[in-house]
Amino acid sequence: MEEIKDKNETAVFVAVSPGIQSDRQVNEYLDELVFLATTAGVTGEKRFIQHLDHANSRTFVGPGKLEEIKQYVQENEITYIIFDDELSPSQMRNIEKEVGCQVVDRTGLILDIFAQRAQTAYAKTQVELAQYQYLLPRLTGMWTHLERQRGGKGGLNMRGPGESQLEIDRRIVLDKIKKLKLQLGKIDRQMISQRSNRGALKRVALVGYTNVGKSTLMNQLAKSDVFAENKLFATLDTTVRKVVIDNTPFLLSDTVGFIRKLPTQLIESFKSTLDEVREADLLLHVVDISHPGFEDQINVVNKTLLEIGAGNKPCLMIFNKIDAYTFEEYDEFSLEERTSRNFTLEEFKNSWMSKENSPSIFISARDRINLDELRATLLRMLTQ
Ligand SMILES: Nc1nc2c(ncn2[C@@H]2O[C@H](COP(=O)(O)OP(=O)(O)OP(=O)(O)O)[C@@H](O)[C@H]2O)c(=O)[nH]1
Ligand SMILES: [Mg+2]
Repeated sequence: MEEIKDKNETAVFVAVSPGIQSDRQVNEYLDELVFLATTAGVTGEKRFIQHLDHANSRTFVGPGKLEEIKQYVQENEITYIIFDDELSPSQMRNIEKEVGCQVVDRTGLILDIFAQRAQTAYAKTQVELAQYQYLLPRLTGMWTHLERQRGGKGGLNMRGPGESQLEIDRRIVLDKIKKLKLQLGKIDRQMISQRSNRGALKRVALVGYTNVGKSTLMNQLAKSDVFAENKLFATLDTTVRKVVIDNTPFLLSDTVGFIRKLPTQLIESFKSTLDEVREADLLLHVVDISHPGFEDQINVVNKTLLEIGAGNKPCLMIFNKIDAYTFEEYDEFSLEERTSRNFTLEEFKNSWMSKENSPSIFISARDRINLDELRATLLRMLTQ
């Protein structure tokens, strides 16, 4: 399937933001979108934000904003317009027609990254399934796109793909989806039987937003060598390792990270990768406390856990990257309310521990700060 490959491709980023959202918030979301694009190999900084309570049903942004985008895109020879939401197939078509530039939505971008990063046959099959499911309702638009490239009406070329071709294509895609599902079903059964052979060891799963340091922590605890890097979705498969703390063995798993607006197609097809989470006795929810949006990220992870049926498990909150934590000194004369951004790490610890009943711990996986305390807490939770 087509991927965003060329490293010199450029993009602009577009978000529609409801009135209640602060500019800071929208920009944080767009920072993430830019990071996603960078991970996919596309560069660009220019952002367009429109404050609307509801996206325009035809072109997502209003006509004036679209004109502004069009001008910029043409003047700067931009390759992609990337939207921070999933667009409907018709919105995508309309925008492409009016701006004459490739349109990518958040879902398409995340799928592209997953496709580029999938290593094992299992991950590849899962991503392919999600991609075809995303493609199916968009087939019509793709043909319109091709027809336009062939140079408009008339001529031999033009007869090209009409509705009948579309029908054939739909059937091919449906057929592909069916085959991929069968293939996945087979692998799933193998994995279930593998898991049942593991014996009665307690199972602990690392979960969290993408890029928070799950794999780094896994490597520290299990002395393993799981791929970790500063990109989104470095991990797409589940790795399981046996870890022993003070003669107590247990299984520790590291898996794909979550993200805001994770495409439903992906949650669907990664169901069994997430089995390890669903069947765990204890979750280690890793948080990147150095990220300005970490509280938002905690909520996204909790919501996703609920969605996959792992919402009610015992959970240890692990606040990672304390080495990189910064806070904003609160200005007493400021009109803004004091928020957790203005907390020192100590204040944050105290407020978190007093307001939540789930146990928490503050560490740096990279610099190995507090890992002994983490091991002791883990052991306590496993044996109680
Ligand atoms: N400063 C700092 N950086 C860290 C720490 N732990 C991990 N990192 C960095 O954060 C980045 C992401 O780490 P990973 O371990 O790949 O994160 P992950 O949660 O497994 O990410 P995905 O697999 O992409 O979901 C890497 O560049 C790590 O070096 C830490 O304690 N402090
Ligand atoms: Mg990882």
